[in-house]
Amino acid sequence: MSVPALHLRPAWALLKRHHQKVRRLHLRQLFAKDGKRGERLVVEAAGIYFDYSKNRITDETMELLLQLARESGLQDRIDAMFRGDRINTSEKRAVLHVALRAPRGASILFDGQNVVPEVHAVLDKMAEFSQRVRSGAWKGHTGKRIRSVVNIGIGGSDLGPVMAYEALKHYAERSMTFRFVSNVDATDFAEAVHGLDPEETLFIVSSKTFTTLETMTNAHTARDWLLSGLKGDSAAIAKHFVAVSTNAQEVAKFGIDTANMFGFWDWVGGRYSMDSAIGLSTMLAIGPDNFAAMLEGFHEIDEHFRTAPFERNLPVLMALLAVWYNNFFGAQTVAVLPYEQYLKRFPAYLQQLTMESNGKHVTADGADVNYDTGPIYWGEPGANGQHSFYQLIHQGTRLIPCDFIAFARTANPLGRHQDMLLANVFAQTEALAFGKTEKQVKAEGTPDWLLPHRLFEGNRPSNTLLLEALTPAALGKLVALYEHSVFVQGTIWQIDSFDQWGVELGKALAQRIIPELESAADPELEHDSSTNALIRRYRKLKRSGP
Ligand code: G6Q
Repeated sequence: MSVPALHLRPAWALLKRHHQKVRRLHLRQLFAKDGKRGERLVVEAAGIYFDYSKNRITDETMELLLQLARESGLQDRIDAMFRGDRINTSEKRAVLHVALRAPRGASILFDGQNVVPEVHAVLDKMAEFSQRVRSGAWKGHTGKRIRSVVNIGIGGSDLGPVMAYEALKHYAERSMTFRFVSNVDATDFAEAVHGLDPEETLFIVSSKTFTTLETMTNAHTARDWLLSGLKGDSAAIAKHFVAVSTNAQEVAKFGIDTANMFGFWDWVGGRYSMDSAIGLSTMLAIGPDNFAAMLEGFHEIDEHFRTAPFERNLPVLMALLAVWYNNFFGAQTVAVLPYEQYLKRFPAYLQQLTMESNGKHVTADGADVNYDTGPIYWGEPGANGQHSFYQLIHQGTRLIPCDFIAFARTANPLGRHQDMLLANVFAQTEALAFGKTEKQVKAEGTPDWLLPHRLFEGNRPSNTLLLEALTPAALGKLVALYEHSVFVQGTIWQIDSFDQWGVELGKALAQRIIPELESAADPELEHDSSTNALIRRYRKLKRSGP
């Protein structure tokens, strides 16, 4: 089915007109008019209670947004993704991260081949390896067991593993240390290995391509660090390095035995790979059973996304609301506010997932878009954020839709902490939606001069996602939820959510500049005057150092 350009879809014009009609409606009115709104505009699926009642929407808004989803050919696109079509058109690749969590025995075809058995073969190999390392059966070169694991990777080969390790730390093997190196800034490496014993350290070099500058630089530095700690015996590499990659040739060239390589596939995008072998550090930390539970959580949302009618489909609803604020209210950002300390890296993870996926200014066909695409995602764990940037969300001039993520149970039940934490979630969404009127502020005896400062307009929209507890399965569900929401948004905007050409230019320019910084003789510089001057100044400063 060919889908008309966004502004030619009937729902688009209807939504524009509708927005004019409802944009001034206040959540106070909407809630006053419908005493059951807070119970009605709720969807519960896969153990997630999703309350979207505190959004600036009416029933008509939702009908029109759902019409937009249909007119965007969303069902066809979902089917195409699950069918293994090459929907990443600019890279001519299929997008099959859903196959990474398909249960054993399921069938997902790519080029006529069922990929699920291969996926499980890698998972089995990871499980076997993880068990050997965790039990101490896998020994380092000098016969000692492995106590520290360092994942070397960047972007999609780092953000997921870091986030998942932090999120599931409660489930992690605490007698082992897990560290992550991504930045080419040597400080990252130096700090990651600080205090580690090379005899007990395992490096996982995680790189889909095995050519990424930062990762390969860190991997070589790691090899030097290990060998200098083990008296230069290069036979040690086999016991202290494993690779996660799709590029066996480069892995072998580095000196890692390909028997110790965990593969994945072209149809797994970097930022969609934390549940592939890229999650080896996660599995080493939490064990194969917990990893399997995480995959089940992912799969539950995949099935929900694939089969639930759009009006009860969590990723679809989340995406439509994001489009509503992005394209009709002109909101430029979305705040993600997890009230769960273990999710402290979740916003950073989501930044790549959302912005690398939907930060595009052309459609998949290469036409310039004449509407805004991916909003900026940002956030911090709740409570802390309240004492910093929430001021702007409550009383600033910008509209910032928020996702509040909360859990009923904590892994660390201490005194009254959890009730206090959750009280803050509910209080914040209430304050954002309903604010505080002049009458209320006056009734508190506020002097007139202070009134404007103490007023809360309210009408600040939010979603609340309430789950039982942050288990491995819950983490899988949350990630899958956002993955699919990103895809739905990209479908409406007709962009390729799975390529990332925007990261290429800087990489290529850096390759050209490296020799200009390293050369002994002053290089001929042919950049712009600013870049030339910066390079010269750097060369001078580094020469003048101690
Ligand atoms: C993600 C991107 C990107 C990628 C890194 C690392 O979708 O493709 O972040 O993950 O550039 O790439 P390698 O895994 O190939 O080192």
